[in-house]
Amino acid sequence: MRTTRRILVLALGACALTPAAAEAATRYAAPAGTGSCASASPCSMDTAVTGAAIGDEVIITPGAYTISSTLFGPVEHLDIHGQAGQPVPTITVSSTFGLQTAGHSRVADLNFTSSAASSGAPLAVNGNSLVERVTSRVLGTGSAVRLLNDGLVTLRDSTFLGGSGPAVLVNGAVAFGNPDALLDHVTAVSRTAGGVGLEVTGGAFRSARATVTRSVISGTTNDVTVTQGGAGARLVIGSSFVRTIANTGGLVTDLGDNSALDPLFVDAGGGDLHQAPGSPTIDAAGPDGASSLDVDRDPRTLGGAQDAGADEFRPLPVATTGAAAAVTTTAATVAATVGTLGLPGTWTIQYGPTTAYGRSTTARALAAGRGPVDVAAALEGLAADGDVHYRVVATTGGGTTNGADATLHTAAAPPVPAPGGGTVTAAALKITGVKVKGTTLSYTASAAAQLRIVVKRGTRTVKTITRNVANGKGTIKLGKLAKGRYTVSVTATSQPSKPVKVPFKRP
Ligand SMILES: [Ca+2]
Ligand SMILES: [Ca+2]
Repeated sequence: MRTTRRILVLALGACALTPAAAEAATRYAAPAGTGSCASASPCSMDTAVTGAAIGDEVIITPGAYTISSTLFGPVEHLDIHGQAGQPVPTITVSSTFGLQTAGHSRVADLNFTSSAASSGAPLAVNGNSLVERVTSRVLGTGSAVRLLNDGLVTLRDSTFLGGSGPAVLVNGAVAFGNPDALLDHVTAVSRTAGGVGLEVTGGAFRSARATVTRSVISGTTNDVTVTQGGAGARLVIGSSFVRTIANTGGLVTDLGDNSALDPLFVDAGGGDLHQAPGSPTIDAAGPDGASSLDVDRDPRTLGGAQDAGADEFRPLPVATTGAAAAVTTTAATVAATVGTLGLPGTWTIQYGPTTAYGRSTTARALAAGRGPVDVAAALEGLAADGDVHYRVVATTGGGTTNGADATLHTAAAPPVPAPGGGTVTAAALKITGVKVKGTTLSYTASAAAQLRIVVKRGTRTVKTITRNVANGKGTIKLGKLAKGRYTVSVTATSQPSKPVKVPFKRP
């Protein structure tokens, strides 16, 4: 295998020196592609990779691909990746090895799975390369990713799930040079008996080294093995989740801030290495690293801090119902505090006469800021003099949070306005200074109102007069009255008031 690869590199490396290869091209692959590798005419993944020249970009468009014989990156400086903003392509590998890149390359946004029989690795990487936002899973005895040569290989924001072999293999005995790995925000797990998350083994002539930070390494009996092997093995690890390191003659440097707590996964046995709610790895990566996106292409920092491992946990948004203000008979403004913790989302106010709510304000967008922000919304069409239940509801990719229920009470409907005059207030009316001189009634009203004046002689009503009056002093003519003794009562028909009754005599 090694000889074949070298021949390929030499042959295609020579082609790369021709003038035609001087300009880097972008090549497109599609699952059923048979075209020229142009955007409008994609080719197969095999053609896109093996036909690439130095510096080319190879875009793997969404879909399901298969690799049934090892796919060698023929030249260095290739950028092989899924399509931005599109679903991640899935690549099923049935051969012992899958994609094997030459040095100085980048592999990103791809999902590899090997068959149950595989003893190799669906992804093998040469030196001076970057692997990011990749998931790789091996079902056999092989490794999810293997390093091949000299030069630092950075693995970041990626998950590697091993079978009975190590998830990440850094082994001088099976490499062409001295493998050197940097694992940053990596989740490397094996759940098969004997499997480890990371193996660092020196060969007889080649040393092996791995530096691990902000990562989660988890095996069955041991999480990591370090074996001197002759030429030496070294592990440098800090700010990571690791419980057991089995070291046989190697050099292990603990940079501190490691945790021996058990990481919690959604379903590690079933291949889902996302963090389960409550995992101690959430917000526990220590100082922020350089990555900007997690393995799901979510923002790297969600919630309080960066998480250890490839996955950034999507936290539920914060939603706190606030107070009501400007309450009228039919409307109110209610406040709330909402926070997305890093994900974009929406918020609304649900409201109604009971906690079943039934109505909601128009959903409004929330920017992907991490801190809570104060918001407010107007509720309209409310019933007068009634309880209104309301709560804020915030939704992001992390889920939906309902704020606590709160209530407000709308104002009572105002009294019927006095027809044709005056501003009627809801305040109680005071009528004072009522007296009759001749047939003229005088009074003082504390507010504009509609008054009803009833004149009785004994128990018999002889006159009823209704008048709209302004506030203050005023007079009302009672009209003709025969001689005799009367009582006059003054009440307001427009608002609450205490009737005033006074006797008078018409001489
Ligand atoms: Ca976090
Ligand atoms: Ca995530």
